[in-house]
Amino acid sequence: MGYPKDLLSSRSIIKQGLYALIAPEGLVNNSVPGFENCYVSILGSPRLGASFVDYIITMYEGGKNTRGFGGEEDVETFLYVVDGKVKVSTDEEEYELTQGGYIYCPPGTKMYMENLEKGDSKIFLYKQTYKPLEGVSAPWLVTGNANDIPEEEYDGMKEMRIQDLLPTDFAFDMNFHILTFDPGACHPFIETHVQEHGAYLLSGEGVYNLDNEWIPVKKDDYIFMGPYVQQACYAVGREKLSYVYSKDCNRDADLKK
Ligand code: UGY
Ligand code: MN
Repeated sequence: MGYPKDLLSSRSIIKQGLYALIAPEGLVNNSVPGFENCYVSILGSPRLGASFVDYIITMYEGGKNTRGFGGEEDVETFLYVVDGKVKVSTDEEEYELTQGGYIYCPPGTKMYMENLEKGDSKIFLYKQTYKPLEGVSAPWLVTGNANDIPEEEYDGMKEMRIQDLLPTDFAFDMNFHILTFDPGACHPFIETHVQEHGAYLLSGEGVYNLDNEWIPVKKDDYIFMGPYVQQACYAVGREKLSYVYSKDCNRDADLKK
């Protein structure tokens, strides 16, 4: 890098607790215990106002985490392979995940990772405190590949489609989805809802409405959407716009806090 060739500028926008756009150019490496030979950037976190933590991690050749991620009795984790090939293991099983592959580890299950690619792999990682529900069984380990999940029309629109990566079962207190928009497509309306999102843009370009500001976004951007913030987008350009995102679900709102 070195001395800049132009005036310093940034597309990132940070509105604590409300929303954030984090562009990849400004990301720095965070030294997180367990990650070796990896470039780890923490995205959404409680310091930003999110109730979860999101990470974007480039695993270099030989990159790994043998110390383990998650595994605490009340912490659930999720990993999505943006690019490359990664071995994810628990104390019981091993899984080989390629682009689009994902794994959800329930509370109490630690995940270990290893880059299998001759080169870089890129993963989007998440952790959150699990909210149990009385009378409902605990969630279970789920793994799959988004490329094998059929896209469903969103609100009857064939130009905007959704995939659910986790089961729609009350055992789960959140889900991961992928939304895909053909160029020119948009949300049916500007949403305002209590749930939070952490979204990583997988492809394309768009103009995203956050708190009623229209903001250009593109592949590799990260968006945090806090509770109630207005949100919707138009896909622009020539490629499909798609993003993977988390959404809390299946639980009532807390009175406290
Ligand atoms: O599921 C959602 O709430 C989703 N439609 N939100 C979003 O794309 N910002
Ligand atoms: Mn939403």
